[in-house]
Amino acid sequence: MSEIVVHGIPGSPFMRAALIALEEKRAPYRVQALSPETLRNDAYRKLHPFGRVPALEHGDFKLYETQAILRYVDALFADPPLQPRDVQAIGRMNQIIGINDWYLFPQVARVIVFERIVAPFLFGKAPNLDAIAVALPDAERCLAELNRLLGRNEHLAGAEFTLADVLLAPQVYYLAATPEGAAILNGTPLRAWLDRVGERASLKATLPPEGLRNAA
Ligand SMILES: N[C@@H](CCC(=O)N[C@@H](CS)C(=O)NCC(=O)O)C(=O)O
Repeated sequence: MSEIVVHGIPGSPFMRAALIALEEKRAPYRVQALSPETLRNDAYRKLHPFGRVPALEHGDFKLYETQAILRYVDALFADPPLQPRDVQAIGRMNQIIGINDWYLFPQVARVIVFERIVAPFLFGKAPNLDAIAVALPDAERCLAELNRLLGRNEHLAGAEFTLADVLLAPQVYYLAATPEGAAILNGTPLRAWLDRVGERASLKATLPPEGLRNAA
């Protein structure tokens, strides 16, 4: 089989999701580490016209958008399956993936995690507390809804570990490391879920680089 290459910025939660899926499948892969400045280069835009990470190469085949990458990896390697067979669990998994891509990342993580962890660590900037305050109601709404959907289930879409857990765990990991996220998550089912999934070998193998982990 052709080599699988994942292009991305080490520590990026979307990139980590792609790596978690590959680790779950015990698939061989190589990481091509990028720096933030290279994302808008002409060369990288050939892989990802929108200048985001991750991007995947598998031989001649190129793919971007994390949920497409996760579904591709799941289709490429049979075991263990990362999508449920139960139709309602499939619906729930897809719903949670949508919540991440439309609300949790753009409205919450992109502000609170960026201001609290990425900006200080990568750019040496103090957090913009006004921006964080604006994002706080969205953070409360997103995490309350994820808590409601998780309920008493073991995993986000039900009993099984699915692509919803793969995509959400890296995002909630960083949120939990901010004072605002930690306060909202404290004592909730989602906090316990994060601890549970954090025990998986795939999550341990893909922890962010030490500097970012300490910043978090
Ligand atoms: N919809 C994209 C979002 C990817 C994304 O926003 N990645 C962030 C890193 S976690 C990124 O590339 N940020 C760089 C930037 O915005 O300049 C996906 O699912 O892959």
